[in-house]
Amino acid sequence: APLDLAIRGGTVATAADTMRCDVGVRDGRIVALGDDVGPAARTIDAAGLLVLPGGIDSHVHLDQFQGEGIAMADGFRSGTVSAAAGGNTTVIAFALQRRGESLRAAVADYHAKARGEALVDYGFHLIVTDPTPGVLGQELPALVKDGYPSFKVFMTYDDMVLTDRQLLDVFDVARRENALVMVHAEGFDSIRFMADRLEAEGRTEPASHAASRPEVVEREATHRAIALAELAGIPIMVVHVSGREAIEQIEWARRRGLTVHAETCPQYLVLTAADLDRPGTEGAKFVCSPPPRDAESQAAVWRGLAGGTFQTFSSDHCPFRYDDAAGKTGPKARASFRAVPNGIPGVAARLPILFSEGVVKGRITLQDFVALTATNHAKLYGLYPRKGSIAIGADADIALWDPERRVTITQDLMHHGSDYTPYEGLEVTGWPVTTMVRGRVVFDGGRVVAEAGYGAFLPRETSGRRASPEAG
Ligand code: DUC
Ligand code: ZN
Ligand code: ZN
Ligand code: ZN
Repeated sequence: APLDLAIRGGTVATAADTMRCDVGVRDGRIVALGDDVGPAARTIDAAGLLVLPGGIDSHVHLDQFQGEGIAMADGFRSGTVSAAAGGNTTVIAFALQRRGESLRAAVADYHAKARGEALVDYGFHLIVTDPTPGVLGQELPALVKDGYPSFKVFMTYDDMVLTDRQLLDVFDVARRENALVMVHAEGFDSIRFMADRLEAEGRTEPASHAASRPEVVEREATHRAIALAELAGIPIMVVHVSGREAIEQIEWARRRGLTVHAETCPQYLVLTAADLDRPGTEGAKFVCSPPPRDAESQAAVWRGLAGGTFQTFSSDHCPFRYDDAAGKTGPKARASFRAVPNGIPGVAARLPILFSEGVVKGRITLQDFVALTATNHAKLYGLYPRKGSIAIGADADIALWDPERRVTITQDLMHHGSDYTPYEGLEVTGWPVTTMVRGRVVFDGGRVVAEAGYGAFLPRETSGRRASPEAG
C-alpha cells in the first residue's frame, strides 16, 4: 500500500546520527527511512530543513492548582498549543495531590482538565504532598502500574514540603515499584530564614526572591536529596538545576557511583539574577525557583550540557500573568516578593534557545540537542521507543526545523496564556516550521491546524523497561 505521507529531501537528526533521508509514514507511525520510500498520498518537501524528533518537554505545569486566588495562565489547550508552536509533540505535566486529598482523586482531576483540550500528546507525573499510609501502601504502587511511573517531591513550600522521613518513605516506594523520583531541591527552613531576614530589612522587591534562595540553599538540599536517595537505594532525578554549586554535588555523587540524573532549563542559560532587579516590579517577570544565577553558573550549566551531567533540558513552563503577579492578586503581591507566584513560561522557547545558543554557537552537538530535548525524556520517563526518536515503528512525531531562520523571540510567537515572555527580544537562529504528532500536522507556519483534543494521554512504562539515556 502507498504511504499516507512522505517527508522528502530533509536531513534527519537523531541522538545518534545526522543523515540525508526521506521518512515514510503510515497509520501515524514511521514505516520507512531511506533514499526512496516510494509513493505516498501526500508529500511534504523538507529540502533545507532538519527533520527532528518532536520535542518532549517532561517538565511543564498546566492548570495546576496554585492556592486560592492565583490562576495558572495556561490550561491544557493553550499550553499544548504553545508546546506545538515550539516544536514539541509530547508534554509531561503534573497531577498535584493537595494535602488531605487522595492521589487517585488528584489524577482524576487532572485528566478532567486535559480531556478534549490537548493538541499534543501528554502524560502526568504525580506530585506527592501528603504521603499517608494509604498513599504509600496502595495508591502509589497502583498508579505506577497504571502508567504514572514518576513522582515529584518538594523540599520546600509551606503546602508541599516533605520531611526527610517522608522523602525516605516515598523513595522506598519508588525503589519497590521501579519509579523515578524528581526532586525539587531547595531547603525550606533556609529559605524562610533568609526571606524573614530580608523582609525585616524592608527588602521586599522582586530581587529579594533570588537573594532569599542563594546557591547554597540549593546545594544543601541537592546534597541531602542525594544522601537520602543513597540510603533508600534509588536513582533520582534532580530537576531544574540552576548552577555551579548543585552541579558540583551531582558530579560528586556520580563519582561515588550513584545514579543521579539531572535536568536543567533555558532560564539558567540566558537569564541571571540581575533580571529580577529590573526597575519597578518588572523583575517579577523572572521570578522562578530556583532563581537564575550569574554568568559563572551559566557557564557551568553549559559545561554540564555538553559533558553529560544533564540528561534532560526542559522548560519548567509554569505560566502566570504579570498583571496578576504584580497587581491583580492585590496589594500583597506588590508588597512582597513572597507573594509573587514562582514560575515563568517557556515551553515554546525551549527548543529555539537551546538550538541557537547551543548548536549554532558550537557549545553542544546536534546529537546532544536531540538527546537533551527528546530522546532522553522518552527513555527516562518510560516512553521509548514509541516516542523520542526517528526510527521505524516509532510514532511519527516530528518537528521540521529551519536551522537558518533568524527570529527575535516575542510574546506573540509564544502562543501561551502568559501576558509576557521572559525571553522577549532574544535573537535566535533556528525555528520550528511544522509540528507533526502521529503523522498529523498540528501546527504549521505559525498557526494551529488540528483540533484541540487530538493530543492523546500516554500511559508510561516503569524503569524495569526503561532504557538508559545517551551519554552527553
Ligand atoms: N518548581 C517547579 O518545578 N516549577 C515552578 C515552581 C517550582 O518551585
Ligand atoms: Zn520545582
Ligand atoms: Zn543518568
Ligand atoms: Zn516545575
